[in-house]
Amino acid sequence: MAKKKMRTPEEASRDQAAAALLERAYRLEIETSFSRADEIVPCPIGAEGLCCKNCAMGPCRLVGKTDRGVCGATIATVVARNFCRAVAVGAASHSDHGRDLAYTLLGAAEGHAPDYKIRDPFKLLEVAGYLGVKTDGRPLEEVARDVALAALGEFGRVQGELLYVKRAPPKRQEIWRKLGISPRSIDREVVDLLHRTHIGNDQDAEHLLDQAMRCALSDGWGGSMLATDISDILFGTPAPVRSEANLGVLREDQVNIIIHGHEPTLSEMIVAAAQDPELIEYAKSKGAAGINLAGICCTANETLMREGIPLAGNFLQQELAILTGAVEAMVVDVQCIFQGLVPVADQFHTELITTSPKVKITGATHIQFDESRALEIAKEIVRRAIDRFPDRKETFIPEIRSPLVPGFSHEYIDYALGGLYRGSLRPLNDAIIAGRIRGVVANIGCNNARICHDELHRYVVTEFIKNDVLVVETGCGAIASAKQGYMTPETALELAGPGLREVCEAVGIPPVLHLGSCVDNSRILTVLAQMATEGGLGEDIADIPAVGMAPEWMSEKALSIATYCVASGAYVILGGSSGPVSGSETVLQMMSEGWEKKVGGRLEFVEEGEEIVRRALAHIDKKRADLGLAEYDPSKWGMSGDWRIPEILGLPLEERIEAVYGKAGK
Ligand code: NFS
Repeated sequence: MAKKKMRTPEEASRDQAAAALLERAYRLEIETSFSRADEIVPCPIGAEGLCCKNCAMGPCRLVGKTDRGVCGATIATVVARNFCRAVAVGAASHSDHGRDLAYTLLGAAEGHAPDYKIRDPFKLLEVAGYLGVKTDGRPLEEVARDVALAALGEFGRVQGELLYVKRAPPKRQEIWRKLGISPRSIDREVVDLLHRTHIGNDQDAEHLLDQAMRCALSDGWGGSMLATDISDILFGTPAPVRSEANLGVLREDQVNIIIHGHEPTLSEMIVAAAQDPELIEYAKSKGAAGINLAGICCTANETLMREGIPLAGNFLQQELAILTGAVEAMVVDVQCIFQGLVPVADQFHTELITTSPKVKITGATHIQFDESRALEIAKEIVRRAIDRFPDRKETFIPEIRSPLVPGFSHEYIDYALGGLYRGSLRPLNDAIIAGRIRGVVANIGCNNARICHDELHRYVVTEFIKNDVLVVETGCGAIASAKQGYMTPETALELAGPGLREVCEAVGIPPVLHLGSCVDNSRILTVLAQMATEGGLGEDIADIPAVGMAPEWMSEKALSIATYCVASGAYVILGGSSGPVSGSETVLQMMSEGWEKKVGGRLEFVEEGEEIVRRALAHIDKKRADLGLAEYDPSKWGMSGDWRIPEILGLPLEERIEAVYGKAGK
């Protein structure tokens, strides 16, 4: 390796377990994404979106005096086109995940995938309603089959618009229709956007960006929402469970299997296989005390939310998990899987197993998943992992893990706030209206090896809850907070501002809610849509004092999410860099002021944590003022004890505070 300035483990990661393993990587001279990020200087031209390689006359690098490509494409066109391509890939990834789940549901309904069952029939009936499938008196399997076919139909819908568009507030639907960006079909919007970016097509940046919004909407209110719904039907709608997070969940005395990627389809079967008494006996025959499963990335979030399977870590911890020397197998499906896992696994006894027909990695074992033999394949994989256990050598598992309570589906949030008979978001709206909760931040997205791992997530979340902002999370951002210990109801007492603390205490929820994987950002859309229609906070998502952000984003999926949130009316901040469109002031302006005028939401790229927090709070306060709500004033809250008795005794205010809270209350 050439001698470049390498970050120390503490500079590279805020997470102590990750830092300890980075130390080990340096000592063992094993490369990781962290060291490669130090080594590779990113291309400044590409980073700003100024490199066009859409045809063989280029690549055209639009820097210095060059302000047009060989074909004459301008900087704004090239920058917008690059952004559009990224959105199309991100939307395609989420949506294709949704499609595969629909096929699994079809297989389950028709009996070709006998290991899958309908675990949440209520959700099935609800989704049937959205998709126009008749339910009265029909057997569940028949309904499930028609739901699967209707869902698959949405990908290639021939006419009209996506059925789920109707789940948005009416005002929002009107905005989309007026602008001509209401998504027509999932696949069509992706293909349309890619088509436009071919040389010699759409060469008006604003027009390109309109289609980027339409394509992203087909992800958020289409592919992702279907992925979430069908996962709930097949594997259960999440409700709170107890679990733990960080590399310390790996077990010295057990066979450790890591499930990594995004889809719950195979991982749910591995969860079942790992509980098979025969396989547990087999593990014991090899000297292990049992079989331990842990997850990384969004597969982790899927199995955590429903089964309480612990989180080994987020995106940047995938190589580090293997570096513990205690992982017998890492089983991956799709998305966010480093090719760098192969050389790391080669240094240990770990078998890296790819399973998706779409993902092979040179040097990994490929065991193709087939839903008709799901459990059988899962058992084969678990058996292979057990076979590796005797080959385990020196291990290093940091004793670091945090408890958490995940499982906040939008259905559960309704229930938590209102109970079985009065489940609704009314109490949340009321808390915002009163000012106990200043607003809501959705903190989502990835890690990025170019910035200190988890630091921005930690910083912004800490600041928001301190400032009485309820934080909802998904993806690797959620895992960062889980590891930080922010996802237990007790955290509210220690860290939350006085108003937020009162609400969390009353309801018994953490101040930072885990809503699931990245496709489950659709749950956030659903919550926002319900808040808008509940009343008191305007009548559209754009009216709500809420902000979305991905402070450590890196993936094209994050760009699609950001874009559909903006198109749904939200203010979204992407952090950590000046962003992929920074090469064009025109495009930056189109996405901020321009999009705000069109759809009420805006997209900004902000590097520093302090500025992210400042802008988010300013936005929340502005939305509060626009709604005519009371100005945020934390001094009004935090005294929710029983006031009546001191009042009846006629004590003056000072003494009443003391009576309820003791001297500290003063
Ligand atoms: Ni989202 Fe989940 Fe993580 Fe980023 Fe990758 S795992 S889909 S893309 S890195 S949050």
